[in-house]
Amino acid sequence: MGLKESESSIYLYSLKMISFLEQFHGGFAMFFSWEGILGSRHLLFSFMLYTACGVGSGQIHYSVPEEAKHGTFVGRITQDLGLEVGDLVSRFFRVVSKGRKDYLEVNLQNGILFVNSRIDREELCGHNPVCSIHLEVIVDKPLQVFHVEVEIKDINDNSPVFPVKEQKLFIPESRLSDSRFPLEGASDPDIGINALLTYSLSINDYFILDVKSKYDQDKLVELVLKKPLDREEVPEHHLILTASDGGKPELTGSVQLLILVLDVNDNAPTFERSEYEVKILENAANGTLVINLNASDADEGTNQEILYSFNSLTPSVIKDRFHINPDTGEISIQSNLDFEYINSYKFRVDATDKGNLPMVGHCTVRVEVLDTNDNAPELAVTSLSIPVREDAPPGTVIALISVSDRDSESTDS
Ligand SMILES: [Ca+2]
Ligand SMILES: [Ca+2]
Ligand SMILES: [Ca+2]
Ligand SMILES: [Ca+2]
Repeated sequence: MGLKESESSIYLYSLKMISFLEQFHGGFAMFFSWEGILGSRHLLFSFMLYTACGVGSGQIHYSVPEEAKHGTFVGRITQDLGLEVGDLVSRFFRVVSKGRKDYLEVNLQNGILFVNSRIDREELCGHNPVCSIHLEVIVDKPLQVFHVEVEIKDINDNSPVFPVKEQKLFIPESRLSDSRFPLEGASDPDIGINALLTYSLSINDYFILDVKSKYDQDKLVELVLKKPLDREEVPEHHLILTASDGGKPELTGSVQLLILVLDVNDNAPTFERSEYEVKILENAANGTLVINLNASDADEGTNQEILYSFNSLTPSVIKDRFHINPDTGEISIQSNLDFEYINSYKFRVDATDKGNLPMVGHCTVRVEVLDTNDNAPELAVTSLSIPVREDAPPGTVIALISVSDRDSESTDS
């Protein structure tokens, strides 16, 4: 500090006394207790200084934005303190600040306080709404101490940040309109309006946002369902949630919202047609395929898997004659058909899905049994004139229908 030893001890002593007096807001009660330690001349001198300093302290207040460039003007500190620029060096003008000392500095040539190094308000004060650097300005001859406060003003140098890049939501398609789904909000390290967030949602048909203030800057952000979901129509929704701060210009941050619509068993299996007609020869062998039914279900997973069965009201005479494969929907002959006994069958087939609450679709199958004549093979040529289903098993239907037509006019031949 360049002080002589005697000056240094006075200074130190004075500082001690100042802080002491600041604690007790008095002085005379203490006066005599110090007398024995140091000379009364020093004591009196220091006490007067305290009075002088007391008047000046806390009077100077400056402000400067954070992140200001090196050399940015903060204040005419010497002028404002009533000091002469020319005396600064001779009076050992110095500035003391708590913690890091090099944020601000005084140019001794012109007495101006300027920004010396980068000041990041967020680093210095976090979310504290008030951020200042306290300086103690000290001069000697006579010793004076001044308190200077430099307020560091926030600038909007931080965008709102979401904790994750993508938020995934699983929503069953059965959820009702006005159902709510909480979202993770964003945070902004700035303060005040520079951290005051508003939210918006990308344009879509199903969801809107509802934002409530929990506390000042902490907001409860919720998705609200406005239109019932349908997994079969739109299984996934891709939305973007954007947070904007109140700075000028505003800064924004965003997060992807992936909404996966969970299936609910809300579709029954359906057959392509409500009624199927099949013609089959009475002598068709056991196991011969009568028809392969095929139903479909718009849901997914087990809600889509189908079991085929005869309707519960189906009479046993039909169940005896035909077999239905529950997994494939294939109906085949399982005991001999007898044209003379029954020449047509009609039954209902159910397709039931494996949902928790199963849904059922139906169709009706008509089977016409065709007569055969094994004794008149020579008449097979007439088969060409008979209409034949294009999906009838190759060979069998054509040849035998022609015969049966002939034979039904002369049964028991
Ligand atoms: Ca901000
Ligand atoms: Ca800031
Ligand atoms: Ca289903
Ligand atoms: Ca469904």
